[in-house]
Amino acid sequence: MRFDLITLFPEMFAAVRDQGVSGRAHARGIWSLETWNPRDFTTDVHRTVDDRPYGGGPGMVMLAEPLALAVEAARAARLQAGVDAPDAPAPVVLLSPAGRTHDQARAQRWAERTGAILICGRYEGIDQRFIDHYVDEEVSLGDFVLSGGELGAMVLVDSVVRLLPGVLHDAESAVQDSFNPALSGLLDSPHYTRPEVWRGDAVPEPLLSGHHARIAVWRRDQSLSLTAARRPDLIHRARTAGDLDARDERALNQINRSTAKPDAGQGSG
Ligand code: 9D3
Repeated sequence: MRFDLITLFPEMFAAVRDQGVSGRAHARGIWSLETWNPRDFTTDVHRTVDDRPYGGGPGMVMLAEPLALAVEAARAARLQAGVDAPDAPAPVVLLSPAGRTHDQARAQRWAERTGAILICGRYEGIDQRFIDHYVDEEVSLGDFVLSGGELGAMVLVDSVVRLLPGVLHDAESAVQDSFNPALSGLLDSPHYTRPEVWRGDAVPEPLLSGHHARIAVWRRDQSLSLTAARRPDLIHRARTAGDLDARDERALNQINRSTAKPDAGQGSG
């Protein structure tokens, strides 16, 4: 898998390329990352990459031409490297608050492809004609404002690369295993390590019991109650996907009874 990043700040990508799980996988050749700076595709003495918006308004707009030349260079290099079949070029994806929000299901689909050319915007925006001519898809990270597309692109790349075969250790992979009863799209249960008592707080007793079945039930119940409290939407999704069994439903009923507020309906008083 290969990602080609069109960016005015190529140095930022050292974070995902060289550090942690994604950095280790990059060093092992499982994926690669190339950067293309639109400034290197300018022809004027000032190496101009932006200009004032037609119609007025605040901020600057990225010029279409340096972006277009950078995309063409990335496409040619990918073809030259044999990453994509000539009849199946990589998609050109713009990181943008106007895109569809990235999530785990989308990361899994990306992990089955050969990568992408990712466009990172800066300033107030990008000339729409570049987007119309080159961009296949826009991807957002969520409803908050970033200063540019680079951090979004790194989040996307990290979320995809960690799903590639051989990237995670066995121990890391276990938590991704769809057969692992501790997950099914729910929030994870709390984790504890030594010491057994820290500043007067003990580790929950079931985790010290050595009874694997009891530990699994405790973790599942913690997972269900945390998810019910913080992300009830994920309970609904797991139920719809058929990932909650009869014992889970009994545990959820128990959780609901112990956390339910008195109802505000027509009471006697
Ligand atoms: C605050 C400026 N906005 C107009 C009032 C427009 C705007 C321009 C450029 C907003 C954000 C950006 C830069 N953001 C991204 O490039 C970006 C992003 C984001 O801001 N939020 C969530 N996901 C993403 S992906 C790329």
